[in-house]
Amino acid sequence: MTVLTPSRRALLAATLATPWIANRAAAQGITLRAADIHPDGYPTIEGVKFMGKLVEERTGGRIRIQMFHSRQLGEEKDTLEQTRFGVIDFTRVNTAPLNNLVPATIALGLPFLFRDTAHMHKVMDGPLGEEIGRDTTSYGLVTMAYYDSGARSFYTKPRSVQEPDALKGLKIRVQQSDMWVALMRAFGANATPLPFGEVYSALQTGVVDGAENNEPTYFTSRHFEVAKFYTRTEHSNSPEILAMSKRSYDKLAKPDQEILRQAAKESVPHMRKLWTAMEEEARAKVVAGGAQILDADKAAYEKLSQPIYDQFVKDAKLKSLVERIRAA
Ligand code: BDP
Repeated sequence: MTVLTPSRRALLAATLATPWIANRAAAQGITLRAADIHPDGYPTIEGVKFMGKLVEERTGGRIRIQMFHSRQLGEEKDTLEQTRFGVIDFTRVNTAPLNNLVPATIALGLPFLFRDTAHMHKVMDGPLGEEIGRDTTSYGLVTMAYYDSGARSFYTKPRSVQEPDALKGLKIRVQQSDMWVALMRAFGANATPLPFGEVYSALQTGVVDGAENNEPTYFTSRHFEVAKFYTRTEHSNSPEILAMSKRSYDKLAKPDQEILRQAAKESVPHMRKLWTAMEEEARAKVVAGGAQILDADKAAYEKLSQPIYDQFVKDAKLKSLVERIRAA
């Protein structure tokens, strides 16, 4: 696992910035840089690589996408900032780190809002997905695609959490979003917002007692080695966003923008296929590695989540969005 210190990160960002400008000036070819925190082979990474292959083919090699996986360019908060300012061209992030920036994205992580994956796909592939995507542009980000992220569930070290009572008092790592912090409190846990790369050691040293994520991430992050109870609360289906820097996007000619958009769109079914396979593989591997996968009293968790709607779905815009997602 590559761990970048803040100074190494800054150095890397600085060295990347120079050839990036030079590349464009040379006009013989453009290399667009994409960031992801996941390791090589993870479905989001493979989705972007697939998109890159299509772009390269369709531009006769003029435009390429170079993937920096495994947090090489930093945690999601850093790569989001770098993307907004055009230092890097793409970042694939969960909706959570966007919550405090783009309010519409809050809707996508709300507890028990999506009934299942089919419902989530219907929303993200339709006009609601487009509407939320349009909102990111005022923050310097062009939403290129939504990728799957399965359902998030708790994994804990001291005990399983089938009933919310068992979660009481446990320190649970969450993504850095006010909504997520509040949700943990509503469930009775103590929320500890941490960047993803710090979670393994936080679990190991007892800084936190657990975290929550989908099965593929639980597996590839090796968190299953240090928190052995995976309880399927499936409390959120917040999808992933592939965001492009608006600055980088605006520098491209219209036909090239179109090629990128089309390739991003075509990468979605590819990603989804890999995702389904990965979910199965992850389940088998974590169990083989000594973890337990348990069912939860989902209704009991759902009951506790109403205060989140009262607190975060207040303005008319979000209210209408949530209603339309429910009705979809
Ligand atoms: C994973 C998402 C990733 C998040 C991570 C997290 O794919 O974007 O950074 O969860 O919990 O499922 O931080």
